[in-house]
Amino acid sequence: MQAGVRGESEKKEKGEIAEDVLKGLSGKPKKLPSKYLYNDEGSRLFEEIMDLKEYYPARCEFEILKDSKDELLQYLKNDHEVYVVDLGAGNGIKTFILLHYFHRRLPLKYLPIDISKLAIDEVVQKLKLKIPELQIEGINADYFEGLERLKELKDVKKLVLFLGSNIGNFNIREAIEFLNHLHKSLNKDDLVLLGFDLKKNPVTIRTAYNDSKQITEKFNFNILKRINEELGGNFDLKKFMFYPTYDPHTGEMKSFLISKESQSVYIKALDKTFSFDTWETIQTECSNKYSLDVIIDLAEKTNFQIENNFFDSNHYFVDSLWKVK
Ligand code: AVJ
Repeated sequence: MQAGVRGESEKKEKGEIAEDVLKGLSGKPKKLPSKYLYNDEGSRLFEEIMDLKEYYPARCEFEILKDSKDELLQYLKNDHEVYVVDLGAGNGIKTFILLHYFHRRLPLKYLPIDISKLAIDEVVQKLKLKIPELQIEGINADYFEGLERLKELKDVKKLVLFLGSNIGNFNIREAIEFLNHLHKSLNKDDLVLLGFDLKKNPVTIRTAYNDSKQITEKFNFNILKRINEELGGNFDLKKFMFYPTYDPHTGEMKSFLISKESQSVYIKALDKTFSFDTWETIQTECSNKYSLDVIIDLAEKTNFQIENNFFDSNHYFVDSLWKVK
């Protein structure tokens, strides 16, 4: 058995977060990159989100993976070595469904990649107990660092998982850039399973990001808390409100933290004061919702062939299986 965690993304991140916060809060409109929502606390809160009754994407994808694991297996069963690479694995619970089914049937190795070191440590620990004979190597890295690691893997078949509509946090231009990059990191016939949240009743979507337990609110506020803690900011969280809103035309589910009064915030690590007008917004997330047309177009533009689309019974969500052409 092989199990370990490697990664150096934490140190690198320190300087990067300062730079990104400076840029994001100096811009008009103000924005903070959503990847900074996922420190240890944020990753824990996101796990709570996945258990919420309003947050349908998690349940849809469980259903999809449960129902399509055997069909997926058929694409891999003739390969002499299969690496399942899990980009943004989080707690890896969804992937367990596949690993549990695959590991007796395939020569399998699992590479979870996540920006939270704690999430990766936990996934590796949990899997050691659940499937002791599984080969696993956890990698603490962001997506782009993760892709660099993929290039090292030649001569093995890869199934890259990018689940949970993680791709939805990119706008179309960024998604294309990411998929091009992914394509370059893979070899012909490698596979990618991409989770996309589909357009649906807008109320269902908005409610998923505006839950009654206010966990999503806490999750978004955590980014200000993180700036206070890591960069010596003095954000007074009470002076902001959480506002999620869905545009059914563009399919953009945006979340904002809005300043309820005119105020200034000092950030020590940047030695800079940022001023906020009354009702000025900071965008913290944008989760794009897709139509099948856009998904097909994305695959075409980035040189992937769509092998299969796996839907949940409500057609709320799709896990789209792509092959490197
Ligand atoms: C992890 C980016 C897929 O956009 O649905 C959930 C994050 N934010 N609820 C999403 C999230 C608020 C989630 N992703």
